[in-house]
Amino acid sequence: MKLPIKKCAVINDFSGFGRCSISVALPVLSALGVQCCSIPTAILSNHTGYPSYFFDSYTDKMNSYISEWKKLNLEFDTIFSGFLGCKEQIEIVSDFIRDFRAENTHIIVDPVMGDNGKIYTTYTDEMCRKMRDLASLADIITPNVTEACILAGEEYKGEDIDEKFERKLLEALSLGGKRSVLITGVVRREYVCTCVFDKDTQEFYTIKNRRINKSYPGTGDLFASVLCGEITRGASLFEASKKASDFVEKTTEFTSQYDTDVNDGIAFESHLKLLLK
Ligand code: PXL
Repeated sequence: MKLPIKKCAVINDFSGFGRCSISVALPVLSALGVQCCSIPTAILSNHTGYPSYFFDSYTDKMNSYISEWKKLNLEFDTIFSGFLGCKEQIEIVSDFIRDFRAENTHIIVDPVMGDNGKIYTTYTDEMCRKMRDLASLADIITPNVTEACILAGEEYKGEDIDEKFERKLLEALSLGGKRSVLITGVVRREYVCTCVFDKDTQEFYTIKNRRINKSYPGTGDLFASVLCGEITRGASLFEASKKASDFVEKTTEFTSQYDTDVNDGIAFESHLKLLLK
């Protein structure tokens, strides 16, 4: 009998402290009943939002690591990529997608590059251009407003984009209706919105959540991980994006009641049990 557990390959960094990347994807996917198979892109003591960090790129080792997976003839229901350490890695991930993609594999690229109008310290302009090529292989992308502007070649003017600009970005990023796009963290008065174009239904819609006045690094990773788990389990894009947005809202609200360093991220652990309800 075939084991009814789906598999997801997660290509992202491992940051030991500060909830982001693999440290978020692993528990979330497990809680959703999906097997999380990780490929580390870099090992960091803590994410780059802290004033200081140790960063060890995994670029030289990734091809040997992946070639063992080829020997195992692994196949994945979903391939999900996030933070990448250098331009060569973006090419390695593109090759991985080409080599491991089966007919029904979902490809989710979180085009991690920056936030609040700023590019992360380890990213370069060339990497941002290559990220656009990688994202063109995806079925679903999950940029924040900063990343959506970089990918679309538009000027960043703040998180509170109006509906006209939102539509322009979604249309540009949908590649003529062939790719689903979720722009996360769009600020609209007392709400934070996820603005969606769904390639399967060709619909545009917005998911609204209560806005909490603290912003935590790794929020995009938490959102994309829940989305990825739900999509892998067979949910529609609407169900998956609603579940991801609501989970981020609940856990952000919980964390904001406490006096934590925002760099430590969203304390989602005690809420994981809600994911399967
Ligand atoms: O969540 C984005 C992210 C992922 N990985 C690393 C980061 C960041 C954002 O700062 O530094 C290493």
